[in-house]
Amino acid sequence: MENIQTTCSFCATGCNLIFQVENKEIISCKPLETYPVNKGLACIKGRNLAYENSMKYRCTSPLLRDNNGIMQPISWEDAYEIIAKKILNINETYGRGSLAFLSTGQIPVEEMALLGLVGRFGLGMEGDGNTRLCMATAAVAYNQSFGFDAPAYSWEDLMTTDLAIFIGANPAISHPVPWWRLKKENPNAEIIVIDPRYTDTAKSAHKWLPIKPKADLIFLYTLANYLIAKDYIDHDFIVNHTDNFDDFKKFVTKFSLDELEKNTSIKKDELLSLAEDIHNKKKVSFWWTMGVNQSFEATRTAQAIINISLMIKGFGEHGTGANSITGQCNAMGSRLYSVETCLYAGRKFNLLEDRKTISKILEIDDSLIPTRATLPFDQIISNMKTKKIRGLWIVATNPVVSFPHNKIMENLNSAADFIVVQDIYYDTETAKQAHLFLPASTSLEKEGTFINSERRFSAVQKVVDPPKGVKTDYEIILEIGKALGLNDKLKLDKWATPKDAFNLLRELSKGMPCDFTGIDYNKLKNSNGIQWPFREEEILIDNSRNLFSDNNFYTEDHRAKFIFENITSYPELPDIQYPFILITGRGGVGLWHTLTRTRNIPMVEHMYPHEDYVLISFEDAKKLELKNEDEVILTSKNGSCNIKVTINDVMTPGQVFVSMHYNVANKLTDALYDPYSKEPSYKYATVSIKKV
Ligand SMILES: Nc1nc2c(c(=O)[nH]1)N[C@H]1C(S)=C(S)[C@@H](COP(=O)(O)OP(=O)(O)OC[C@H]3O[C@@H](n4cnc5c(=O)[nH]c(N)nc54)[C@H](O)[C@@H]3O)O[C@H]1N2
Ligand SMILES: Nc1nc2c(c(=O)[nH]1)N[C@H]1C(S)=C(S)[C@@H](COP(=O)(O)OP(=O)(O)OC[C@H]3O[C@@H](n4cnc5c(=O)[nH]c(N)nc54)[C@H](O)[C@@H]3O)O[C@H]1N2
Ligand code: SF4
Ligand SMILES: [Mo]
Repeated sequence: MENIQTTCSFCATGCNLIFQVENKEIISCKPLETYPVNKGLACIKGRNLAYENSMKYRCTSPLLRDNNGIMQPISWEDAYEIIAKKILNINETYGRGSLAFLSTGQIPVEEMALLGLVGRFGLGMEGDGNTRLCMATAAVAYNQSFGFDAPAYSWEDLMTTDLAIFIGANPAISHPVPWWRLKKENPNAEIIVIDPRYTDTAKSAHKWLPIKPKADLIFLYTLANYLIAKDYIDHDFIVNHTDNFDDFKKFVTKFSLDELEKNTSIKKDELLSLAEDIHNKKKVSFWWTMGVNQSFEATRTAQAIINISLMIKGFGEHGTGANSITGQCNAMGSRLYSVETCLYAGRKFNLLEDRKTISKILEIDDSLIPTRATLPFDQIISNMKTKKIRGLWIVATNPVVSFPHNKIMENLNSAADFIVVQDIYYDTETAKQAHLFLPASTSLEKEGTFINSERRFSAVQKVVDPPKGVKTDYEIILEIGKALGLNDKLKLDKWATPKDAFNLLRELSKGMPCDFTGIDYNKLKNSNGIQWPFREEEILIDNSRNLFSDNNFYTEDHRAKFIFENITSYPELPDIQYPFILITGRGGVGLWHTLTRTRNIPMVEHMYPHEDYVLISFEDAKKLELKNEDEVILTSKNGSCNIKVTINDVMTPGQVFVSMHYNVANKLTDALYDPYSKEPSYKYATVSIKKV
């Protein structure tokens, strides 16, 4: 019997699990008691991670679509040859910009980095990830405000804070382990939830502020105005470590308390009481997730949170901060190492010096390194539709379900000359659009590293071998690189194993805010994980470290910036035709995204509905004469669907909710994006409801 420690590959909490393995089979899985992140806890997904390995929807060789449209098994050698031929052909015929990849926050750092190398450096591909649908807003907000995409906090801050304010976050479902730890380890902390819905998180908080959807920016500016007026601010910190406060102060004066309730549904008294709480509690922390990130004015909303945290006492101290919670297990890795929106380790495409550092360390020609970030996800898709992009390589994401207004993804394969889909399962909605499918191993069948929400590197260790005929993403990407003839050009010999990739990235991180030159790949295994930065020669004293305790930001003048802008008007308001606001998001602890990875878990099968449902308030149900299980047609300007009704106290009248899991929500959502982050505004559309 062997005990193998690895990192959970669902959410970005980064729990570590111990798998017992006998005769190459997993016997049991339990959360690691000593790991600082989860301390013996794990949710239903982590505990049941092994079901992901089930062979029910997996195949053991690549599949190629034949002339009749049927997927037929082929050998890996043939698959690589076909990919090389097709891709090189598209590249030669249509030139730079005719190829793209779509990637993920759910594979190890080393695999992402290799995909970036082969795709962006080797072939000049565009290449974006599902992190765009998720963390792009936080990344842009931090970059602009702090000078680097640097979430400063540790999970420990939740355990030491006196006041935790969750904005557009439902950790009771989405990040259950930190949520449980907060409740257990920090019972005296006051918890306030700002969410239009009365979520499980809101229900067990001390206060719920039922904000009107997308009214956060007005609310936060009004709150800032009031805090400044009451002088509940830290003048020394503002003067010594920030820029632009005076302009901000002037700007927010126009957000008066008189207009608050009309604009946000939050009563004046509630804001006053929140302001007093913020002033009276010693350590105040803000935590935000997709209710903020996925909006048409998301970046400025995230920065409105950052502004308040910079203004009040305690910035940089434990238990405080403006903390964006990450979604996928390795979204943080994708943000820094996928060569999509920045070069390796957050280096900049447009800086010659950064490009030179990379070409020198990787021993490749400067000219291979792109001088700009990728086109964003939505533009890659629209370039497919207009045939500017002819070939698409999709790795570990299922955009046919998860992309907004997903009608645009229908018949993707007839739009493109060649689509390769690389997934664990051959039957995802996206894999069904592939010309060629490549079967990849699960996180339990490979090695590498993840970076969690609090910047912690942790080891992914191989628990069992992949089934014969299935390959790791690392192997697949490397072999494709070789088949494309990129071996010499990219010095692929230097990238032979995930460990080699890690060591190259480590060197590339030197001197950057995310410097991890002090982390050893082998020593990371079976460890407590290590947060970046961790530099060569540094000694690890504390398992949890925060950024900015020295008030030293990554901007040129080392100061944080107050960034703000006028409010954007709603793209559409409820009217006679579409009287309800549609919100979308997570539906349960056991449900993961497009369900490919959680459908095999027996407990999940028993616990959750097998088809989608729309949540409606009691009041609206009464008005529309609906009862539970009634079927309705939901229609937005983008599409419509038949769906069953669930009536409960979660929803505020005038608002309905459809989860993102069952391929219904994105038939209705709009193709609308934040102007800075290009993250989709998944959480706002207007719809009508008709009883069938
Ligand atoms: N069980 C489970 N856990 C997950 C995932 C999963 O699929 N299943 N996915 C992971 C990933 S990738 C991510 S990104 C995270 C997402 O984690 P969360 O962001 O917590 O999840 P969501 O349900 O998308 O959105 C959170 C809340 O935002 C609220 N909201 C909507 N509009 C607004 C608004 O205008 N203002 C405010 N203040 N709130 C609003 C919604 O009502 C919802 O309750 O979860 C991670 N964890
Ligand atoms: N309406 C609406 N839509 C949303 C959201 C919302 O709140 N509302 N949230 C958005 C957010 S935050 C996110 S993160 C996205 C998620 O959207 P997706 O990334 O499209 O969702 P997943 O189901 O996680 O897809 C991951 C795919 O990768 C496969 N996979 C998993 N691990 C591996 C691996 O190691 N290797 C390979 N090759 N494949 C693997 C899985 O089987 C699955 O098919 O959805 C977004 N879409
Ligand atoms: S909280 Fe997140 S990381 Fe922890 S076990 Fe659950 S899904 Fe895995
Ligand atoms: Mo996400």
